[in-house]
Amino acid sequence: MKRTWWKESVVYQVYWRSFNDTDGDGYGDLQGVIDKLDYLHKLGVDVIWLNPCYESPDFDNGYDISDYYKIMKKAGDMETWERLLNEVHKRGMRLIMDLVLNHTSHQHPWFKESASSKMNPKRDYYIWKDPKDGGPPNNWRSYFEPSAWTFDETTGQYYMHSFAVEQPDLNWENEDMREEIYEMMRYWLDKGIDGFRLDVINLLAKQDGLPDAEHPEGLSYLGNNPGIHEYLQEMNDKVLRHYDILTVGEIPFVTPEDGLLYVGEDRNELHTLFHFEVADDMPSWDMKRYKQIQNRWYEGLKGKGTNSQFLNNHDHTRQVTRFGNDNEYRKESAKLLATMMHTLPGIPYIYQGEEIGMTGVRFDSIEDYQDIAMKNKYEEEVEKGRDPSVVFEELLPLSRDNSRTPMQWSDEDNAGFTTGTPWIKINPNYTDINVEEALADPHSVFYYYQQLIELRKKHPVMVYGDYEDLSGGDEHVYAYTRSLDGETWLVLLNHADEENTVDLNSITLPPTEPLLSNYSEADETLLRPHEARIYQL
Ligand code: ISL
Repeated sequence: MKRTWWKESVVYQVYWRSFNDTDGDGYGDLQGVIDKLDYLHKLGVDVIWLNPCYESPDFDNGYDISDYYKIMKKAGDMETWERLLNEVHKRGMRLIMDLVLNHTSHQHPWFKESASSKMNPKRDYYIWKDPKDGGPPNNWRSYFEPSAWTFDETTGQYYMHSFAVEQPDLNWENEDMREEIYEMMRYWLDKGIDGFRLDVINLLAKQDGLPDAEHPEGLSYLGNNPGIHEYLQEMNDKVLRHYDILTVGEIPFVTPEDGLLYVGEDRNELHTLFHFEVADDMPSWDMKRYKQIQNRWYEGLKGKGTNSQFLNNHDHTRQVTRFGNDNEYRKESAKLLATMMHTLPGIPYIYQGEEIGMTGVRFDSIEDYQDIAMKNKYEEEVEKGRDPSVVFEELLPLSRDNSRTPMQWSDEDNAGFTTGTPWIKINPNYTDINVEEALADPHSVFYYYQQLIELRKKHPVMVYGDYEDLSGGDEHVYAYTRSLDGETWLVLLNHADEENTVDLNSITLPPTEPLLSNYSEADETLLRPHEARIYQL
């Protein structure tokens, strides 16, 4: 496969509303991102993924866009956004924008027109259906609601929403709508951005005939339907291929074989993808399962397409809490997970705060949570008459707010995030876990990430090397090699609270010290709890 800048990049996700607040309104903002670019440059990241900052009524934290051409007031204004892009480029970094094309806000002018009358020229920009047997057109749930359909009294029809009522799905069968989307994408690309993260991009094509789902919990949320690849090849032909950019598709519910159809270098669709076999489908850490998933995806894409590696983001609990040990081995565990993300095949993504080992949070009351997904589910379950405290406990681990608490810059009030009242509570452990502390500690998680990123810049084997899993069956130890042009690296990871001997018989440890390890001395015979080592063989 050809070598490209985006394959060699490390991406840092900025969830701006929780990153850095400079106007005291309790929300982070774009000026706040500008003020921290030197910090990101020091870390060594190449690309910044900015979560949606377009005009939005903010029911789903910006994933309900009401004007693709304006910046949300909470975030700032277009002048500030332009300065952000310029400052990112001045530091040799790149900026990709998060773009939501499956749905808009119900306050988007297109939807207001579409909903106004069956005869409106924009009626068909959205998915409207007559009632069936006096109710919704089918039995689909949406991701955030009991039904994927909402009845509109004005025109006597239902409209479809894969997510919240406030997020009507666009009708990608409508060519005029597609052309307006492509024009908008060119607008942002012509401003000089370096690509897009495309939200639930595999949902654009809906199942033919919108049939009932086999089981009552059937999700509208089923992607990879006929037509999706035609849309993406048209988008690529009319927009994407004309720019030197990175496009990463968020593609839930996809197998490696289907994933390749989106990112195969001969497919002319997208460059890479986030699949969710781990994030959505592996509730707790299972090293054997994780290795199977990694091995399958490596075999599925090898030589033809590029994977992306992540273990957390704004939708999923922080990795050191969910998959590591955020207590007695927090730093070792954070560094082990980072080693895995940065040495497995694929582009590594760092979710803000991960680089200082920030942990998930557990608030005491539903009132402390803002996530529409969690609040809707809580209301739905309590309305069934279930005990609210039981429902709350059930939903806690799933709340997306667990990873959305503000960035912890220092041990000052509000972790140095805001001088106002933060939009969501700050993790109380900010007094111990914060950037200031990390920069002052030469052995911090931050400097370990910095070393991993430096290694990537110096050693193409991390990016382009063949991968072989040497520890298949072991339930705690993950050992694999990366090889390129005669250079071979060995990565050893003990993902357990106990010491483990890796089956070193099949692996000859080199006499040299590891290139990088999260323990100071390498023991010849065993791996300490959450120990990670990278050897150059
Ligand atoms: O939240 C999830 C499961 O815990 C994810 O599967 C998520 O709902 C799904 O991947 C879609 O996420 C994207 O689209 C949503 C938005 O709420 C998420 O923040 C965004 O990442 C609707 O736009």
